Amino acid sequence: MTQETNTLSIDELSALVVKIFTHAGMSDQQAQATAKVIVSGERDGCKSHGIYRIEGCLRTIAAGKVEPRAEPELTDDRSAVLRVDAKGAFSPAAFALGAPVLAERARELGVATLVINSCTHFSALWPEIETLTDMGLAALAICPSYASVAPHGGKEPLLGTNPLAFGWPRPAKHPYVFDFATSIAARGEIELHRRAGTQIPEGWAMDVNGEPTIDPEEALAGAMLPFGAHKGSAISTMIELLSGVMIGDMTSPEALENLGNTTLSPHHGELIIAFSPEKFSAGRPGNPFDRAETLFDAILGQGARLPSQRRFAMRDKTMREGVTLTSDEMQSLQSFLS
Ligand code: NDP
Ligand code: PYC
Repeated sequence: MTQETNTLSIDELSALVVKIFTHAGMSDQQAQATAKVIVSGERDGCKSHGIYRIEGCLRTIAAGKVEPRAEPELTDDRSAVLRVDAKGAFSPAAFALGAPVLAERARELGVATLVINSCTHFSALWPEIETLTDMGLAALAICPSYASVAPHGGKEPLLGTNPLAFGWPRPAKHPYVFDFATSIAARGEIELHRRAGTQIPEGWAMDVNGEPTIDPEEALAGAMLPFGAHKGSAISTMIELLSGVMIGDMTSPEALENLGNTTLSPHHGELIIAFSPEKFSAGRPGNPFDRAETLFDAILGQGARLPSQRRFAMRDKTMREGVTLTSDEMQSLQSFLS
């Protein structure tokens, strides 16, 4: 049976999500920043990190596992390592505080890093990457999650779904951006299959006995698989080392132990690196932005598409036409205000 749908403009959806978060006790700073990444996900057709995440955020607030009113604090010793203490709040407000200083430092030094410590993290990373590419910088962002992925050759959850995102600025065009989990699929995708009552594809996960499964419930209780076998497993381990161990924050197994279950958003850190292409290429032949376009043209010339092309096309559509939600989704949003 087809459900009735409702169409909301991006501004209407943003106002509703901010209202929900404020109603749940978040400060205006936290509500605005957190709503922005969720609405961006819905706007760009990234359902696994769109409005479906609101319920998890509210559960995390109700469980006392996130600080809804904390004010992030920036520490800057004028080096290439900037640090924002999120003080237990969701990550977006901490990133918003650090991003302009990160950009300024990367332009000055060629490369600069932003360490976010003590944040609660549920979001996609491409909104942060786009903030930096919009400022003319190349950027890379990584973070752990909570133990849910078996290392290649293992059967127990240990690594997180550990996202890796990268962006390259393209003058007068949408940037080149990719952003993916280092598990074969994001955990949010499996959760969406569970809610829809559909099976997951073969090769995504194992059940608690280490046997392959296509049942989302069994997959969520068991272990997910890294993408690209040993290669994804090693990249995911690197993410644990750089954005967990190196920055003095929790790794995915530690985050799960701290959280106590897999139904809430985990507490850990994040590492963002910004690069100035002009600084790195200074004195070398060719303009880096022109040379990048030659590469993108060659990719497109083979009939391949660039990552984020689908997302930008969806954004163009929803910015014009609004976001269409099912009546179940609308009812669920309204229920958060009662
Ligand atoms: P997807 O597999 O959906 O997409 C990964 C990337 O690949 C996107 O940039 C996508 O672009 C691109 N892509 C997809 N198909 C093609 C294609 N045929 N050709 C070229 N590029 C393509 O991502 P995941 O499900 O792995 O991750 C989804 C989100 O989950 C990410 O945003 C990630 O940050 C988030 N996440 C967050 C975690 C956290 O702890 N905070 C943990 C894990 C994931 P396009 O969008 O245009 O299709
Ligand atoms: O979808 O894997 C995921 C995820 C984990 C934390 C936030 N998103």
